[in-house]
Amino acid sequence: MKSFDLSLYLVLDPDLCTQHSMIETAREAVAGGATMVQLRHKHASTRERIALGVALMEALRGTGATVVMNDDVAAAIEAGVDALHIGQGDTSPALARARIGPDVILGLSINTEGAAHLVDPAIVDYIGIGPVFATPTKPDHEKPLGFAGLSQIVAASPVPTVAIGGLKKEHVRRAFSAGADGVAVVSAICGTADPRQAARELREQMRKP
Ligand code: TZP
Ligand code: MG
Repeated sequence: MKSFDLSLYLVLDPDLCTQHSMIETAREAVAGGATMVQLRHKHASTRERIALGVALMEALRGTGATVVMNDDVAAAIEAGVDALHIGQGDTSPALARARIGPDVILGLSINTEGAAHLVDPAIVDYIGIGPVFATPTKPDHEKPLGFAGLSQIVAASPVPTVAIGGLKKEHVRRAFSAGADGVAVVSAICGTADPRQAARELREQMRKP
């Protein structure tokens, strides 16, 4: 398996990445310190996701950033991205792992402590925990966890964790204090005029004691 760094995980959503193209947003965010970039394109076809996945891999080659495909196993395989991220309603982790093989990183969304206990570290490489806060970015989200809920799930997880949901720079240090290995954001980077600066400001919070 490839190594990965969850610390600043950008989720690209075309509905919010309107100020720049998705590729430009990703390139700028990585220049500012984003370590992983997920393509979360709910309205696209597999063909479109493959094209974007390939373009993203190309744009980020040599940066060390990990490119992640959300939901679409076929697109992840065809585009040759570094990682696949699936949710509770998607294909099962075991099936996804069987299809992507041992070398592609596999992430899973988790919202409860019980589900975290069930994660098999032989199959799943990291979990995304959220939403920490209610967020308009994902209108159908589960009940917000707050930082207390986040730390309970982190403690139950056998694999590295990244927190998501309504997170802004003022929340970064609390997410890390709760034990998360990283923060995942959509609007804190995607919705800004300067994604490089936004990523930089999120990273700066991680250097503070
Ligand atoms: N999963 C849980 S919350 C969320 C996802 C994809 C959206 C997070 O978006 P934002 O804009 O960072 O609150
Ligand atoms: Mg999903």
